[in-house]
Amino acid sequence: MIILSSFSDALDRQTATLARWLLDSDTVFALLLAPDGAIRFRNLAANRIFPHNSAGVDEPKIWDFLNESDAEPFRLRLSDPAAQTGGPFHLNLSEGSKNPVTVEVGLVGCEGGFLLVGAIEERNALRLQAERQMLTNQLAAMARELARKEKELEAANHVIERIARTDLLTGLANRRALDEMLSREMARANRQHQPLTLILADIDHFKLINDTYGYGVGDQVLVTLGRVFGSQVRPYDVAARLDGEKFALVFPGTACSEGVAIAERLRKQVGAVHIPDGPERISVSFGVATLTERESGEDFLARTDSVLSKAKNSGRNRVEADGVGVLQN
Ligand code: GH3
Ligand code: MG
Repeated sequence: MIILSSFSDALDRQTATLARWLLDSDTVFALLLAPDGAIRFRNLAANRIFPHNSAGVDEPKIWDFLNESDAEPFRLRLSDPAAQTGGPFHLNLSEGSKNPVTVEVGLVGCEGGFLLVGAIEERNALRLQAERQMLTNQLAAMARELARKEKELEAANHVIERIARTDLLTGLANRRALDEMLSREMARANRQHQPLTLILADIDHFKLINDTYGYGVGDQVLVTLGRVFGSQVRPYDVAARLDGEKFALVFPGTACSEGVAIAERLRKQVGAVHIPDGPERISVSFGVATLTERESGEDFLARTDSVLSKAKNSGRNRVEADGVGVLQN
């Protein structure tokens, strides 16, 4: 018995505490409704959701705040003793309300009327969540698009890089690519004490070819010889077109005698080239040199060029090597 009464006391105290909390709640609304639906009392949250004057009457009725479709069923609910209490169920507030939302409510019969307690469904929160999700998806799509563009840009940069290092007429490396490769290979050759051989090739009497057959045929000669020189290099060698009708071929790990053999092979291949509507015979002069210790790239090129001049001065269509003259004709 003592236990029961202290339980009932505790319950009373708890109910009083709950009632006080409900009175001041800003999140859970509570309304005291008369049987005819008139709002007799509002707590703090209800004041916000069912404001005094929004219905334009002194004592608005609860259905003044409801969607038309909800008003009549709710009126019936209040008048039907069997359905008077219960919940939770949903009510949709009318469009004019400050918060056009759905509320989840419970209805309790009490002395002289009803207590309607509820909370706003977090539709805004759901909407925000949906918007956040949409934004996240958009950001993810943008990130994917950015990654795709970056890849495209990277590919375009590679193309630009390649073009910047390519002689556009022959497709061989250009002077810039040659300089870069030569300084890299010279450093490696010095480090590893490996030979590095350079061949310079210059078309004989090219001006005459241009003058006689036209610039177009001259170009065709350059393209064809570019193909011949390009076909003779391994992946780690380089064939480049320098200015005009001069070509350079770099052979890492290759001794001077091997370079001479390569140049000789090239000389013969050029001799067999036939250009439609072009000269009967094309010839090229070659200068071959192997890198000496502590030689700069510029000096190496200049020395090889002077070997090439020797080949020119000695009658053309021949291979000259640094220190070793190899007479051809
Ligand atoms: P050598 O035997 O002494 O090398 O004489 P060459 O006539 O070959 O040399 P020269 O330096 O007198 O003439 C080179 C010519 O190459 C002159 C120039 O008009 C021509 N040339 C330079 N670049 C190009 C090009 O891209 N296309 C064509 N068709 N001709 C070019
Ligand atoms: Mg020439």
